[in-house]
Amino acid sequence: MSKERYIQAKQNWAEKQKALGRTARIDRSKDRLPPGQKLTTGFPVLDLGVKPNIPLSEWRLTLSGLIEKPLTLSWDDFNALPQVEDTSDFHCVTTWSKYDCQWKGVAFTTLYELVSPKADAAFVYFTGNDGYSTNVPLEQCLDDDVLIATSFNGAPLPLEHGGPARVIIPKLYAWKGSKFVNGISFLKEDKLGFWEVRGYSNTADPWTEDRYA
Ligand SMILES: Nc1nc2c(c(=O)[nH]1)N[C@H]1C(S)=C(S)[C@@H](COP(=O)(O)O)O[C@H]1N2
Ligand SMILES: [Mo]
Repeated sequence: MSKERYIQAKQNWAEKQKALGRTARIDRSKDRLPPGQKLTTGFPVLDLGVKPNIPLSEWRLTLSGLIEKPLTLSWDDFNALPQVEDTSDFHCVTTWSKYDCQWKGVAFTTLYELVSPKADAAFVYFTGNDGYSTNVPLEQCLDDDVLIATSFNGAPLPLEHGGPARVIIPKLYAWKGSKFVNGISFLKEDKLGFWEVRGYSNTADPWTEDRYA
């Protein structure tokens, strides 16, 4: 993970914020539906049959692995961090897509700054309170639209959609974003998550229909 890549990500963020309300919306509307996807106006729920209802007083997010400052955040700690909003499209590998999801929460880059990953950290392994896990290259987590969302369309994120907090990585199929997130671990080697060990693609790019490995 190079310093340059991190700085570039922050710069992209600034440029995107500047462009919001000007051209960003229009740019995104071109060729918006990835191949093989159907647009839905509802919001289907996909989970492992478990919706872990953790009281906010007991909620924790633990950041661990190859970082200078290992950290466990309480709900209050987490919500005291700078908040960002981002509107993005959501693509599920089971072929539905949902446009214009309004997420609000903490940017991944904010957590990155807080824990100072070591130079050899190259992969991120996310876990959820339902026993879920998924893995993403660190570099892809630094894009300006990656966040840990606690709000959806102006209201607290409902439990069925991963509340109180879930990971959103719009450019990948949605299984790469853990609902009910409780752990973020920084690793040197890649480690496959729940669906990745069960035949789903490790790279999960909706634009190339990169669904199954
Ligand atoms: N913790 C957890 N995160 C998860 C899942 C899950 O079962 N558990 N399912 C994934 C899949 S396959 C998709 S498509 C999205 C679904 O999010 P939704 O239920 O809000 O539509 O969450 C992803 N994150
Ligand atoms: Mo999915």
